[in-house]
Amino acid sequence: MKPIIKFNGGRGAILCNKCRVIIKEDLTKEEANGETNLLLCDECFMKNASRKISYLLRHNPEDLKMDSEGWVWTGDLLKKLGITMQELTYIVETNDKKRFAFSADKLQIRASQGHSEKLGLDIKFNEVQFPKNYYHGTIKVNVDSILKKGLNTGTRAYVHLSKDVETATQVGLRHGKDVVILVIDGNQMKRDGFMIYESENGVILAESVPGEYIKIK
Ligand code: HQG
Repeated sequence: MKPIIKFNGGRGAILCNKCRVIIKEDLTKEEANGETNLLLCDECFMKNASRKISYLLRHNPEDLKMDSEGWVWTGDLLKKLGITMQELTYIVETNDKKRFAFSADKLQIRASQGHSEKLGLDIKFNEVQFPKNYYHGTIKVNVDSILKKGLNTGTRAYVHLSKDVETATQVGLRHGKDVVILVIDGNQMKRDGFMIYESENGVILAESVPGEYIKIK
């Protein structure tokens, strides 16, 4: 990525590479050309970093030292991302879905859910004691297969379910416009011996959901 510089009447402005908002303006040509590191506005910088953190902590593509509960040394992550502790703390605290959690001493950090199965982690999620109906947002093209074969984990360690229709709708919309909401009978699953967990950030997790517990809403 290179800085985007726009000149107007001899004065330069630097625009965000993603959203094109002005990051800095009223610069001389020399000043503008000297700003080689100004690529993203604060908001896009934070969003970008947050996406990278999700990727690193959920799938560990860069082989960060990770324990069996998914914890990574905060210092290792900072080094990998080239951001400060202050920036990381801001990202963790303001994340819309509380996707990341620090250990109490903040020396370690992990993703709250969404990990790859291939990492073989053993995170002790809280078991839901009184499960109810849960929701899963998907797109129309998947529905027949889901009703037949059940919800599978794909490359993730768990099937992800939502506690409310609104959240499930947002999850479904990530895949396409024709969202279908499925209702999962968590109570019956529990009675039949299936384990249902809840991550710290309120996502419902199951190892699998057979088709017999799923209905179209
Ligand atoms: C579908 C986001 C055909 C399933 C969200 C989904 C969530 C099947 C897709 C979290 C199937 C997998 C997870 C079957 C499942 N036949 N299709 N038998 N079984 N599917 O992205 O649940 O923003 O891996 O319906 O908020 O959409 O990243 O799972 O459409 O909590 O924090 O296969 O990701 O969180 O897609 O989303 P995904 P998901 P973040």
